[in-house]
Amino acid sequence: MEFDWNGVTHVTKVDPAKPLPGDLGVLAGTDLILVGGSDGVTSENTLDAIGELESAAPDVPVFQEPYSGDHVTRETVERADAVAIPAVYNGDRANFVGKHVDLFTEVARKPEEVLGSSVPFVGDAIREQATEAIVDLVGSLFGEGYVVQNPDATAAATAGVAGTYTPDQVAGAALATEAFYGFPVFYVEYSGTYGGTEDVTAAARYLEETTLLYGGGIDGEKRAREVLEAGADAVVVGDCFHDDPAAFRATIPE
Ligand code: 1GP
Repeated sequence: MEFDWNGVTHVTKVDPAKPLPGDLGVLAGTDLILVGGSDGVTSENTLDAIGELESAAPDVPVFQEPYSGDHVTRETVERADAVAIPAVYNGDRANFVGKHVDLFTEVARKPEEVLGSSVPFVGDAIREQATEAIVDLVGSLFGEGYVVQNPDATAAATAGVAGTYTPDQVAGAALATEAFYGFPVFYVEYSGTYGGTEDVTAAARYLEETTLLYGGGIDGEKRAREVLEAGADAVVVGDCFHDDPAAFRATIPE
């Protein structure tokens, strides 16, 4: 997946299961939009949200961030600029390996959906064409190394999080992301609550190539600045985009 993360300091997380704010002009200045939630997400509401966001903010890249392979269809992959798939270190096995292999298995066994259902699957040339088309299609999918640090968040239940990580473990997960798994993003997720800067500081120490995202409880300029100064490359802002447009505006760095 080719995307230039340099200069991305503010990310808006849009939950497609929630109503969008009336004035999408508030998005001016955000660098990237992630469309994803932890409950009630479907491929249909994802496509609806992508459509509205693209019209309102045509210059801002829009990524899909699914928590289940059911949300990912050929259409969502084609409409979104990329698909960011969380790999939750402190989740259950399904959320680090299982869902990912299931998704790619589903894609791999449906070449007719990639080339069109009328294509007769006979002969090596057609098979090769199908394989290339599939490799092309999945080229916009990438993994996000993810830690869910608010045990009460819906995201924690959805990802099978049994316990949160200590700052030392967060640092370890960050180092593994950078040096071993090679995901382009490491995401410290406190969804719904502010986690402070300790985890960000711990993770930032080991990340050079990897983009460090922090999300959770960013509700204005002060917390956004704190987290960025602690070493996050970007803040992710979710709830207050939906609930408080004025506060949301203040989270976007000047
Ligand atoms: C949620 O990290 C994001 O996935 C943002 O969190 O909703 O608390 O802003 P908030």
